[in-house]
This record gives sequence, C-alpha cells and structure tokens, in this order.
Amino acid sequence: MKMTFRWFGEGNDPISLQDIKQIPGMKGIVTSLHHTTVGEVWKYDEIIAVKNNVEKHGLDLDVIESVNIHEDIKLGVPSRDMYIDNYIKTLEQLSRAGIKTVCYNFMPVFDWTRSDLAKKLQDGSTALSYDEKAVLKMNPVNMFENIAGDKDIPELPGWEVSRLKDKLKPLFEQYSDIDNEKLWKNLEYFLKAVIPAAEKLDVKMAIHPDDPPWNIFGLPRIITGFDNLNRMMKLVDNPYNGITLCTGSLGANPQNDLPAAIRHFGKMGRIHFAHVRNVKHTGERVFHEAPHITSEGSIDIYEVIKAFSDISYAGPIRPDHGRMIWGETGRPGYGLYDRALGSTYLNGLWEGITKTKC
Ligand SMILES: [Mn+2]
Repeated sequence: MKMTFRWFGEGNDPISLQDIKQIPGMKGIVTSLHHTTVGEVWKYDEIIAVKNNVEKHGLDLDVIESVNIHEDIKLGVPSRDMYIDNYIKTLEQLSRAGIKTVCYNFMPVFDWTRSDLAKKLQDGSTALSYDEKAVLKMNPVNMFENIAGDKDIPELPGWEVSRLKDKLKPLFEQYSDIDNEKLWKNLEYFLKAVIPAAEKLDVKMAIHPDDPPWNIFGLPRIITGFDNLNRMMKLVDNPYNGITLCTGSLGANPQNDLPAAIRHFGKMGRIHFAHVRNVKHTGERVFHEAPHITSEGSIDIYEVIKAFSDISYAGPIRPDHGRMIWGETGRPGYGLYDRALGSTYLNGLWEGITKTKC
C-alpha cells in the first residue's frame, strides 16, 4: 500500500504540503481542483500546476478526490448527457496529466452527513458524530447551519454549501420521485457511458460508499454494503469500474464485514483506493468517529490492514477523518495531527503484518 493524505489545495487548506511531507512514511497527495464548479470541464494547465506543486514537495499526486457528479446525472434528466460528456473530457485531461485514479460518489444532494461536527469526547478532543434521531429532527434545507451551530466552520468538503443553498428546496422536489431503483438506473447509465472511456484513458474509477450507508431525508442511497457493491460492479463488469473501500462509511453499519469485503473485492482487482478510519458505535445508528487504533473504536483496524496485506494491496490508502486534538482548528475531520497519527499507525500495522508473514 502507498500512504497518501487528503489536501484541499494552496490557499484553501491551512495545512501546507511541507507539513504533510514531514509525516513519516507519507508518499502521496489526494486532492481536487476545489475552485471548479461541478459539471465543468477541468483545464489541463490547472491540473498540471497542482501536480507540479505537489511533486516539488517530494510527494506524488496519486488520486483525485473527487470529480463530483452533477445532480442532473443522478436525477437522470436530459441534460445529463452534456454533463457526462464533460465528465469524460475531465478524465481525458487527468489522464493526459498522468493522474490515473478518480474517487467519486453517487449520493443525491448531500455528501456525508453528521449531526455534530465537533462532539466533545472524554479526553477533550472533538470528533464528527452521527445520531439518527438528531439528524431526523433537522430540516435538511438548513442542515449546514444546524450541524455547524455557532462554531466558525469553513465550507465542508463535498457539500458545496454556497452552491446548494438556494437550490436545496427545488432539488428535494426533483428527487421526490427518485427511489433507490431509479437511482440504480441512473448510475447504470452513467457507468455505461464513462467506464469504457475510463478504460481507454487508463483511469480507474473508484466509487465511494454512501455515508452513512442508508437512506436519509427520503433521499435514496444505494452504495451501502457488500451486495450493493457487487451489484454496482456487475452493471459494467470492467476492472476500471471499481471502489474506494472506506472503512468509516461502510463501518457505520455494523453488519458490514469489512475484512471479508476487502478480500472479496481485492481478489477481483476492484479496490482502487482505500480510506481507513475507526468509528465507535454507541447505539442503534449512533456513532462518533474515533482514533484509528483498534482499541478506541468498534472496527478491528488490525484485521482491516491484514486483509489488505492478504490481497497484496499496492494502491493508495489514506487515513480518513481524524479528530481535532492539541488545540488544532480547521476543517472538521481534516486536521493535521490526528490524521498524521493515524497514518503512522496504519504504516506500523502494515510493516508488522507484512514482515511477519510466512
Ligand atoms: Mn471515506
């Protein structure tokens, strides 16, 4: 495996590339062109500028997370063809720049959802948390304000709050007749157009599981577990149609057997990217994000890394969300310190497991 770190770009992330390079064992960067609007074609010069900057700091630009999917594609309205064309054109530019892995998700309207962005844990650190009862009490149209509360929180990755703000109400109306099966159809349409192009361009597509992996606010969610991941891969049976194995998102549902999923999809050659973090379940659909180490959460991270070792996983992996510790402030889930601790722990597990293998 190759350790990587998510970074939100120059001027957009309080963490510098030099800070990231100083984390022991750190090899690569996962980023996006965060100033672009969803649906537009990315410019080659802008991609190359980011790549050159990352490489100047002794790191590789391994993965784009994400090239977001326009809502019209998820809704299956006629303008989706134009947005799919644009998507393929963006993949062409990424391929030309030598970037060969793209993470994306197919969640309607919202990216990940939480009820609190800074839940105080017993040790004084804060973490993102989810309590279904609290989430369902919120009006989704005001969800950002609800979960941010009075905290001074910058824009959330994947949410595009400013773009969505005035559009949430009409979007919810548009989704009112899209159930899970219709969303499957729209995903199939997208994959049938994009995967053959991705194969030609040698760009691996890695869908991220829904977070949390169940329907909320009446919006459909379909990338939720083992059977659905299998179904997604069969829609277009091509190695370029793969997944981002995220232990945090899938692990929010304790029914998901993560080591079994890693072995199964890994042997198929379909895991193109991995996010590893721990979650602590404290009730039915109640959890908070925990330190990466097994003893602090509900997921056995040793077994997760052992499964990656069993499939000889050579792809990029990154510590997913971390807590805020040691007084750090910044983007919820994406501070420097706890993710740095997470990455060294994951590297340590990997070294221990692979060196003791017979
Ligand atoms: Mn993830």
